[in-house]
Amino acid sequence: MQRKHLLVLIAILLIAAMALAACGGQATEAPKPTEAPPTPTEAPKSTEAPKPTEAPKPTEAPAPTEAPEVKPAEEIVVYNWSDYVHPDMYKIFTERTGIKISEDNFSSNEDLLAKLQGGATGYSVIVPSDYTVYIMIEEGMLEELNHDNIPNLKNLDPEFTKLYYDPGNKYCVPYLWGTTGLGYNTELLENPPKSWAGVFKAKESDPWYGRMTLLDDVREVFSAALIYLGYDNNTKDEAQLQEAKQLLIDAKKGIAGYDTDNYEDLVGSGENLLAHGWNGDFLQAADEYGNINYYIPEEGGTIWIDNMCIPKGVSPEEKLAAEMYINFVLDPEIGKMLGEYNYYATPNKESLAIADPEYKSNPLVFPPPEIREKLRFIKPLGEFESVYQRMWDEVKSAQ
Ligand code: N2P
Repeated sequence: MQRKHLLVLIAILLIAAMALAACGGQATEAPKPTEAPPTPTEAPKSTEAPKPTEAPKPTEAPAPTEAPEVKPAEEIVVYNWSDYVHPDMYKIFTERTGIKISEDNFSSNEDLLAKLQGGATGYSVIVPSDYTVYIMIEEGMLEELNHDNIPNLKNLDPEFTKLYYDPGNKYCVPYLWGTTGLGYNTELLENPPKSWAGVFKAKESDPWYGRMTLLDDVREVFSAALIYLGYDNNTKDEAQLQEAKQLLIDAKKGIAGYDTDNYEDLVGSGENLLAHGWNGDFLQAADEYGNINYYIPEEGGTIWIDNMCIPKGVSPEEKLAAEMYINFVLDPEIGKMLGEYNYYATPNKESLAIADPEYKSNPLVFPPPEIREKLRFIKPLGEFESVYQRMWDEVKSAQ
């Protein structure tokens, strides 16, 4: 009997020991490197060689040896800012490629973004600014460019190939860059305000009181107000933003309205004397009206780079035609024509090399260092963007 009990006990002990070894062993085992969750930096990059499992298996049906060649679309639409091309550009593109081209306009980056997020289609090329490119890439809204179809990329000034929002021009190609400041009617206004105070704290006795406009653009208007107040124009400090909002609300009585599309004409015609706006728009209008000048107020202004990008979801045919258009804009002659006509700065070093000296030396197009250091980029703010939007709505609806 005792011997039987002993045997049973030994058997139980053995089983228990085995079970323990099994559990304990697993728990203390170090995770194999392949089991570790990938850290963001380890995520495979699209430029990496495809994984072996992605390689076509020998049992798969053979790919057609002659893949049907993609032909460019017959017609494309560019979704652009207004007054932002040379009047002959589209005609020349069609003559060279046979591709018809038309244009639709938006008035702000936020409009462009909302329109595309709302599902708008039919656009083959869009022209967002720097911070909006960043948002669109993050949200997967852009097609990757096939650089083989854009050989003129080599003409870009190297400075424009390593931008924070799209290093290596994977998604977009810089179109033009410029600044935001004040323009005024030189016949009707001899002494425009040097400071943004003239805009935000205008007195009834100021000749421009009630005869000036601000851009209809949330980030531009808040940038001007924040720069005037001495704050970062990309601040996430709600108290500073509140202060800027109140300043903008109080300034409303002195402004005729918010306008992004006609402000320069209203200054040229004399209806308004002063306007917040973009350098090239004022300088183009100066050619037309002969009575407009532009400057950056003493506290500073903004600087931006606009870009040609292809929205996600276009057909392969449209994408090819869009890439052909982007390549066309990067042609040295076309870039020269474009920049010189509309007084924005070209990012194309070959265009610049052949540009008129008058254009290259225009300090209102290419700001000198002492102005350049007062210019600030608008930056993407992630979730915080909605706080600006809310405050902007409050400014717009305030009586
Ligand atoms: C041209 C508009 C300039 C674009 N009319 C501002 N990013």
